[in-house]
Amino acid sequence: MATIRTERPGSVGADVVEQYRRDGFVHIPGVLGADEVAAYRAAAEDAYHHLTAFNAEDDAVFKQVLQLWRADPRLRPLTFHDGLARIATQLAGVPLRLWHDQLLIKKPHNGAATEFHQDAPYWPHSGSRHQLSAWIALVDVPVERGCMSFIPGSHDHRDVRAVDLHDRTDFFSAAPDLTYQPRVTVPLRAGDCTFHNGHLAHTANPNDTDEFRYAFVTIYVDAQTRYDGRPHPCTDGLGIPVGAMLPDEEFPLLPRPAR
Ligand SMILES: O=C(O)CCC(=O)C(=O)O
Repeated sequence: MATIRTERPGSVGADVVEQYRRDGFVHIPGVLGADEVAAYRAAAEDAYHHLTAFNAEDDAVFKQVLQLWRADPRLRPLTFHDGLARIATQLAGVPLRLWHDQLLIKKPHNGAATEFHQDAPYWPHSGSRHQLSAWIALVDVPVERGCMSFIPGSHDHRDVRAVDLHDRTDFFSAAPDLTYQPRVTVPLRAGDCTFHNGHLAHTANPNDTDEFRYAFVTIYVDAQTRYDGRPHPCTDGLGIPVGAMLPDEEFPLLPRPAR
């Protein structure tokens, strides 16, 4: 797979957009500089110790902390990173808003992969023309530390159910025709990111190293996305009417308008 370099912060070439739309993912190296990586990693380490996980404490796969843009002023600028949001908009081809952000932290020797799944089936969205995630490495993430693998082109599968992330076989029971499709594994340096389509099949290896794996994920959705009424931790309790657009205060438009 070709390594993509950004032409300037917040912009990629037409070839990158074409690659993303064909494969459903793209690797963009060096979106964060060393100083930014160090600052965001330190904040992520604190979040690991001090913030409550959304998932169960004993979940071996990872610790998942949601909505850092609200919980941690040090991580908020990463969620709102202008260059990332502009690249995301170029890739998606439609105006975007934040769906949510998250830290996904795999402990050393966690012994558990994040099993194959697509993201979009978990989300209570209707009418969304595009959903995509920026998965940002805050440490070096070689294969052994839990980098991701993707099934290129699998984002054409739009009707696969939500699966059990702990079950190695569940996704392929739901989408058996993808079982023998080639997979592309993408190790990342700290400060690199991948963008992946919300319907792309992907997995992440277990962390077999002595270091934590810190990944920060910003998830963008079509700004015109409507709420379909299903439960989700990011919409529960907000009183959003079924069929209404996601409200700007809770799901800000990105990139942020210039002040
Ligand atoms: O980092 C992981 O373990 C999985 C990430 C993932 O599935 C995602 O960002 O959509």
